[in-house]
This record gives sequence, C-alpha cells and structure tokens, in this order.
Amino acid sequence: MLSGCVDWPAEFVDRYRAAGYWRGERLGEMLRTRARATPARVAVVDGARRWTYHELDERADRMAAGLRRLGIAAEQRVLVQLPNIAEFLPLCFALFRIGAIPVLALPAHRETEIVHLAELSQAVAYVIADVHVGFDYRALARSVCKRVASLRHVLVVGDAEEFVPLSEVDAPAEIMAGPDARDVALLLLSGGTTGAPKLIPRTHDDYVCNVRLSADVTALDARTRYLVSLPIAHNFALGCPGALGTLYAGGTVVFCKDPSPEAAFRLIEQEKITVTALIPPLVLLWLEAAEWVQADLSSLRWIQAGGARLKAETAARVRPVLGCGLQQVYGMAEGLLNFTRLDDGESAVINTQGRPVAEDDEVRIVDASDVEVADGEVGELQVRGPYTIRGYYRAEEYNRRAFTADGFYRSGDLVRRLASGHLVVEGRSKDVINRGGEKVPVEELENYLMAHPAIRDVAIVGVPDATMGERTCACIIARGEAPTLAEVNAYLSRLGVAAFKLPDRLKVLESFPQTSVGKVNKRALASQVCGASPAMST
Ligand code: OOB
Repeated sequence: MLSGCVDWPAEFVDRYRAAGYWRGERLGEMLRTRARATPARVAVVDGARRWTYHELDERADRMAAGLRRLGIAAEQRVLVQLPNIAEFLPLCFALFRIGAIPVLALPAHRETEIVHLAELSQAVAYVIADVHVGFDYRALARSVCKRVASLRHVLVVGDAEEFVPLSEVDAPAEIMAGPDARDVALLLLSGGTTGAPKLIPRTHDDYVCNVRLSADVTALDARTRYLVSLPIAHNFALGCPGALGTLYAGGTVVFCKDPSPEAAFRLIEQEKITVTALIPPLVLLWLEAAEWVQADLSSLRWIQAGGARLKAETAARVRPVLGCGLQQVYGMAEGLLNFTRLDDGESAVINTQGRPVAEDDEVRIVDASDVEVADGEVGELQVRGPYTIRGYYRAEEYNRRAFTADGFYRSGDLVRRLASGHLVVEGRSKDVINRGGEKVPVEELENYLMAHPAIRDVAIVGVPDATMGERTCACIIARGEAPTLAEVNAYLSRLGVAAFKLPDRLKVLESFPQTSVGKVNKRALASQVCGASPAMST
C-alpha cells in the first residue's frame, strides 16, 4: 500500500474478501466492463456533448497513455480541481488505470488550501479548468507552482495559456497492467477533522465496494439518468452512488454546472433525469422554486439528501411538492454510508438519516469514555467496516486520536439508534461547523484569524440558521480598534481561503466564557452570541 497509509489487518482483508465485499475489482476496469457490455449507450452528457461508453472508455485509455508520456506513473499523486465538467471522468479513469492517484480538491478551494493539499500529497501535476464562475484558475496555478516544488505539470481544460491543454494529453492507447485492487485509488478530502485538512486514502477494493453497495441500495440501473448537482469531487456526488455508481449500473451521467432551480430544473426536463443528490439548503431552494419555476419534473424518481441534517418538515414536503421520493443519506468521506431504504416507511424516511448499507459495517455508539450506551441513547458514532478507512494519509499522530486502538473511526457525530437500526443524527462532538453540508474546519479558521494583527483572541461557533442549519460566527477579542466583518473576510480572501469558510457574523467581545479547566466554553459562547441554545451540541 502507498506509504503514509494505514492498511486493514490481515484478518479483516480475509474477512472482507470472503464475504464478497472486496472482489479484486479496480475502478478503471469497472468502466471497461461496462463499455464492453454496452458500448453504444450514452455514458456522459455535458451540454451538447454526449459520449457513449465506448467513447468514454477510449478517451480514458488515450489520456492514460498521454499522461504516461508526460512521465506520470503509478502511485504518483495528481491534484485535480475541476468543476462539474465531462473531462473529470476520462481524467480520473486514466489516472485509475495508470495507478496514479487523483487528489480531489473542490472548485471553491483557494491558494491556502491548494498549497496545503499539493504539499501534503507531494503532487506532481495539478489539473484545472481555465476560468469557472469568474475565477481564473491559471492565476491560482501560477502562485501555487511558485510555492510547491513537487509540481511539474499544470494541465488545463480550455485555454491553457502557458500551461498544457488537457486535450493535448493524448496518445495511442497502450496495454497497462495497472494497479492492484488493494492499492490506493484516490485521495478524498476530509470535512470533519481538526487542524489542517486531511486526506482520505480509498483503495480500489474499498471504493468499488462503496460504489456498488450505494448503486444497489438506490436501485440504479441502465435506465438511470443521474444529475451531478453537487461538486463531483465530493464523495456524495462521486461515489454514493453518484457519477461512478451510475456508470457501474450502465446509466447516464448528466453534468450540471449550476444547481440553482432555474438551471437544474431545465436539465431535469430536457435530459429526463431520474435521480440526483442534494445538500439540505438546495432541497429547500428546490422546494420553494417548484412553485414558480415552470418545468416538467415528472421523470425525477428520487432525490437523495445528505451532508447535513435535513429537517423533518423539509423532508415531508419533498413528495407532495416535487412529486418524487426522498432518500436520506448520512455519509462521510472516511467511509460509512447510511441510507434510508427505498421501501422504508414514511416515518423512517422523514425522521431518520438511514441505516448502514453493509452488514459488516460495525457501528457502536459510545459515551465520552468509549463505553457503549444503551439503544436509544445519544452517543458518539464509531465505525469499522469494509469501506471505512483505518487512518488518514500521512497523519500518524492525528490517527492515534481519530481511531480507536481496535481500528474504529471516531466520527465525532452524536447519534441515536432506533430499534429498527435507523440512525438519527443529534449533533456532534467535533469542532466543525456544518454550513448546510459544507464543512467549516473551526480550528483551521481560528488559526488564520489569530494571525490577524488586530485580533488578540478568537473563538468560532456555529449559530442556528433556518436555511443552512447553522452559520459561522467569529467571536474575537480585539487588540485596539476591532476590524469589521468585511475587513476580516477581505483578509481571509487575500490569504487564499475558500469563500465557504468565511465567517457569516463577527462578534467583538471583552472576554470569552471559560470552562472549569480554563478552556473557552463554546456552548456558553454560542448561547451568548445567538441569545439561545447553540446550533449543535459541541
Ligand atoms: C458527507 O461527507 P463529508 O465527509 O463531507 O462529511 C461527513 C460529515 C459527517 O460526519 C456528519 O457530521 C455530516 O457530515 N453529515 C450529516 C449527514 N450527512 C453527513 N449530518 C447529518 N445528517 C446527514 N444526512 O457529507 C457525505 C458523504 C457521503 C454521502 C453523503 C454525505
């Protein structure tokens, strides 16, 4: 396995193989198998572009050969920062086939995050789009290249300027042995860790399992037309079942660059979309828009909702307003996936976040001393299983805290298990703000703000919000004259921090409430700033 990763112990490898979770399949071959079975079926739609399975497969092969010519080899990391465009798929399959490892950054990430990811992964190449939503990624690449010595290539979809156009990374297809199914296939970004962002190594065996179980539980098949509404670099839209699950099932992946109801509804009507995945604020937006946007949504059979807790009132409106079913998904890039089942009763679908997808997902719910709580009680979810990692990439010290001695991942989520096995997410014990599905890493943001010359101390808390679930409030103690929210956010943007991490509110205080051991009491602080109980039980 790639150095810096934690493998499963041999007894678990044997167990997951024997039980049929790990079948020795690789992601590159998953597409090949499909392309052989149904070469002429449409695999990908992006605007006017339509690629059949044969075309997608061939593009991936040619791009793999082109990447090899550039010197990109097995186990090397390639930082991929692409919006929802068709090129994402041949690129990733090309990397999978070489055994090179895509590191999936979000389009929203900026210089600070990209430099960190490139350095942590020692990426040899960086793949971007030219301009997207008014932002020029080539300018970002110029700054990043100056700071990251390992980067040797910048590949660009569109106008490459001084860099290499991805369209020219092309050579006659070659036969490649490719990686082992036990090898790392991709590095996903974590949303839920403390300190600097962490990378999550997913192997071919475990991610193919993730994709297959998700596609089966969502009943994807060759008639599926999946709309990629969320960023494809996010695990939910990529593999739960997402674009990869759709290709596994022989369906069609339709790219959506703008998940606003106006744009997405038009695509649903035109492309006869059957399923998509949304975060709760988008579910709300789509429900509101359904009343005034004229579109035929009758092809839509399911909306998956996840990433943050969906309110029961919102969940209950999905079928009456949009005319389709709802599947709640509580997942994490580290692995474990919970789904409500398509044949679950109304109460489970509306009030729970689903139950684990695999029999061998070992979920235990524990108190602060790691002792299991009684069923029905709230505790932290810990998990071990065939598609849940045993450690973050190159994070030996952090892993000792994030995983138990017997290999369970400490999710930091506070959940309750019902007699049916369904889970209800009640809050969290980790210091992350979940801004409608986008995760704001509190400690990372606090560290940036501590470096501001006019800030003496900072504590960031989540405050309740009707649309986003919660928003970010930065509480500061100033040195002299306090900066305004606009000044603080301009400072963070100049540092190169993604826009979704910028505080929504700023509160200037004289002091912070303390706990009995002298730490900032964030619970008390959150109630102080919002005048009510905090958004979540941190
Ligand atoms: C998904 O993955 P990540 O890695 O961005 O974030 C994981 C965290 C979870 O630990 C939990 O705190 C929260 O996001 N979360 C939910 C939730 N789904 C995720 N909290 C409440 N209700 C839900 N339904 O967010 C993700 C990955 C795969 C599929 C779906 C979501």
